Amino acid sequence: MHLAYVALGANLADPVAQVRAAIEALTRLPDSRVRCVSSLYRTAPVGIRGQPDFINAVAAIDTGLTPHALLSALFEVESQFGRRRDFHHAPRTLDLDLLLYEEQIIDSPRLQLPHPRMHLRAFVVAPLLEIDAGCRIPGRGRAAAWLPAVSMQHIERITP
Ligand code: PH2
Ligand code: MG
Ligand code: MG
Repeated sequence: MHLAYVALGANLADPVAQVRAAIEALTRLPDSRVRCVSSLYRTAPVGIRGQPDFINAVAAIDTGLTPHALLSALFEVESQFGRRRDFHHAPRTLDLDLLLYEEQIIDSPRLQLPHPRMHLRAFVVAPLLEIDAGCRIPGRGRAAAWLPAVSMQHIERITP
């Protein structure tokens, strides 16, 4: 089994319910087991304007799938949730981004690992640190070292 981290995000159609249902869907991924999931966070949109706030979370998954097979399985879940790719950064019912897969570095057109912008996003770094305080991002050092760089991005943990 290999340890992978997946970011969940939604900002349409009851995003809290979408993210909760997506966590359920991740438990049904083939040859995989959800190890743990962060709290849900309400987050202001980053890099886009005029969209509703997002709900974000990060899950740690033990998987026997390869990185590309895991990515395909995540796309499959997104489409089950009615994800449409109308335009880049279109509002979405569900976005599942593969952040990390062990220490692997991959730079292919379809998949970049680590996720190239993860360290610049509070909505990824904070939930990631909640479930793995010592997490390291290959090529970028400790995830915790990026917190100051993203401290102006508004995020709020949703208490259960
Ligand atoms: N996803 C993006 C772009 N901006 N902002 C927040 N707060 N949360 C997201 O999940 C998000 C974003 C592209 O996928
Ligand atoms: Mg994304
Ligand atoms: Mg995505």
